[in-house]
Amino acid sequence: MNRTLVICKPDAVERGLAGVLVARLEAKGLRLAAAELRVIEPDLAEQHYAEHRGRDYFDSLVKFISRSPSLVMVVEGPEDTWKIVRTLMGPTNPAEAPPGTIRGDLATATGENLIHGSDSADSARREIGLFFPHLG
Ligand code: 3AN
Repeated sequence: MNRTLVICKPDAVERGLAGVLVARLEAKGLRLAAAELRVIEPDLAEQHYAEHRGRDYFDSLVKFISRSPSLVMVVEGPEDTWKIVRTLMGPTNPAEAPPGTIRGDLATATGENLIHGSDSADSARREIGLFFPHLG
């Protein structure tokens, strides 16, 4: 089994869309291996988004992701599950995300784009270790 980290971000939980997002992943054929509703504290958010440090949106990104609970999940499926999740998510900017993708159907703003999915096998390993150390 191949695993990746998925986060239904605060905007998804606030809008009552966490179940919709999980349903889309499950309908595709992926399964939950772990899930936790939790506030991602700023320290952890900064580690998670370390590669964005220095960007002009970094502070607002950390503030956004820690403002209310997220549904943090480990999702499993076949080889390159991270890639399957990324395809379902659609591009970072919802304005460029095609209909049928999560961001294309349900979001309008890059700063509040509902869902995070690891962007490579290495990122998946790193991020699962960060949020679910016992699974890392
Ligand atoms: P993705 O979430 O599609 O993997 P990344 O990893 O490039 O996108 O960016 C991580 C997060 O940083 C995005 N989900 C978004 O919330 C935020 N972000 C990325 N680029 C921008 C930007 N140009 N303006 C505002 N926020 C951004």
